[in-house]
Amino acid sequence: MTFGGKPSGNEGIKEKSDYLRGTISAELDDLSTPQVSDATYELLKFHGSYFGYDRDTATERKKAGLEKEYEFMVRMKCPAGRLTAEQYLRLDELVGQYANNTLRITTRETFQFHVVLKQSMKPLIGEINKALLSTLGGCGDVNRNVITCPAPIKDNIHAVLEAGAYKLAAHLAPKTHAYHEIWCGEEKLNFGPDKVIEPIYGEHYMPRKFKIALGQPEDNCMDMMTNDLALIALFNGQELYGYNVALGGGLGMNHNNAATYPRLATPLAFVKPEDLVNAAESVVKLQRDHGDRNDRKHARLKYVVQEKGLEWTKKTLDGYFGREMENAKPMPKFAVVDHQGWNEQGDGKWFLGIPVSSGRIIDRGEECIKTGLREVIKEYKTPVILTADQNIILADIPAGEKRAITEKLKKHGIKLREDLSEVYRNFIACVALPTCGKALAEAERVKLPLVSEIEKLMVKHQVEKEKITIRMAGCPNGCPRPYVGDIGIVGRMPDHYVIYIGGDFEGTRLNKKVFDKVPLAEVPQALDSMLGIYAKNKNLSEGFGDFCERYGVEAVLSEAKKELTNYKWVN
Ligand code: SRM
Ligand code: SF4
Repeated sequence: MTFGGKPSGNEGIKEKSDYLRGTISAELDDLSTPQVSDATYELLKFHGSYFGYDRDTATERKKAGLEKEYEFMVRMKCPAGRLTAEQYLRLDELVGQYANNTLRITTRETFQFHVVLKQSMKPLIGEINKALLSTLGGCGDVNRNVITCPAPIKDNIHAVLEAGAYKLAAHLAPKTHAYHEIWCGEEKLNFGPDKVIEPIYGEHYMPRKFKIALGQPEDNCMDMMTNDLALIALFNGQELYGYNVALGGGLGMNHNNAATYPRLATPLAFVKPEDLVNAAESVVKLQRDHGDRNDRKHARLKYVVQEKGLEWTKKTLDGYFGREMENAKPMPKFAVVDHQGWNEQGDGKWFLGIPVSSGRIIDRGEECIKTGLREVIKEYKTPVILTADQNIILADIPAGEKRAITEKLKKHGIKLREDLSEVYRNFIACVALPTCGKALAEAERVKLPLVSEIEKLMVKHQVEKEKITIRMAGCPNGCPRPYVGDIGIVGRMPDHYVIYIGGDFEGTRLNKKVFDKVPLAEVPQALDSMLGIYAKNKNLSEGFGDFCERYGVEAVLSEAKKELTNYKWVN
């Protein structure tokens, strides 16, 4: 393949890697250094791992003349977030053996392992594969974990969504044998020169990460429109009649660089049920061939769609699809269903959605989520589902076991839906420090104290029963999807944040920046004034973001400024 302009360094690394082998295996075996080369750093992403270091200790160690504490993050792929009880229990053991003893549910329905040392990489990923799970394509320039509605409801709608997610994940998984050689100890196979190793991706894979969500308008619980490709299933009752195909969502941006921006996917086409895979493959191929391979900051599908225009995109997509696709069908207004608490599955059994703060499965103080989950899953053999808001669902529970399970979880200090405020339950914070190499400020580690401050404000303004989504990120990359929340709090520099308002609970609108460089300690003050304006002027059950949209973000901001005259960040 030839590219116009000068391809980014990553393109050369991929090209020379012999389909993602590079020197990964030899470098991991070399324990004379805790580090890996730049090329291996890039290639490891395709295998589901990031190399990094502990950012808490780096400065002190540098002063003391010591090298950084190098470590790896390992991210699984877990289509539709589904795991068996046995798989969960095995992962629960593996984090103790090879990582920092916490499993971390991500905003894409899978698990991350943190603080994995070099010598643990092969054993850990090998064991994950023995549990019939994988990390292949957890990160890297390929299709990432395919997400869908996590609710284990036993009806045709949810069966269609789950099966579709598995089908897409399998079809778009990298086909190189390198993964099995490096992590599962398999021999290199000689396929001969005519074998096409990567029929969809080719040796350069994608220009950048690529993300797919499959859902229905009636339950946008995973913010479908923030994906490169949102496949929106349309049903007549329980009967699937096709999918709207929406292209070009993505959230990553840089502060102070207007050429980078968040964007929601645009519905461009409609396909019949049998064309799901062909439609997805066509979008992948469009982005494969037209995404910018010279500038990785400009390489996502959203820039192709935005800059080439909708007409060009649709026409080009039709070319890959092999015929003209129908235009997108009208859709009902998006809604979000709450999957926390006890819910009937539709087959006489129940599922329990358990809130997990920032997705961190850990025993912390009185709240022993790790032990409590392990005991319940071991005893009741419940299948496990990971949600895109970093929570966990235990499924297939007979009515007669509900009480004992609730009691057991509470005995371990685990708070359930009824114990928590709306703010707590709908607050997502990304990993950030100390493991994330991109973090400009804290997120997960400062979340709980901030939540309690905001809970007090909600009570003060008597809006504590209103639904509100707050998303907190350590940097502008957008991992907790901050730009679609009612409120987004985004790391700007150490201890300082940008505040955005006016997204919506249903994930269909981008919010707008209102304050810049707000110190963490003053974030509650900024929110206090805006929540006060909301409480005074809102319509009955109007969400905060919807209120801002109706009243005007500018109007909310100018009224808030009148009350906030003493703060440096108000100008
Ligand atoms: Fe993310 C990079 C964590 C979901 C946009 N993301 C990272 C890295 C790997 C940092 C890095 O590049 O060095 C973070 C690892 C932190 C750590 O220490 O563990 C990281 N992203 C996460 C997770 C774990 C956040 C969480 O708290 O749950 C999520 C893992 C998802 C998964 O299982 O695959 C996660 N990241 C997202 C999402 C949300 C989504 O996919 O629904 C987004 C916004 C949507 C999008 O892709 O636009 C997102 N992450 C990014 C970006 C910006 C990409 C861009 O187009 O500019 C980066 C930076 C990059 O790729 O260069 C990034
Ligand atoms: Fe790291 Fe930024 Fe993503 Fe948070 S939003 S996990 S700080 S890359």
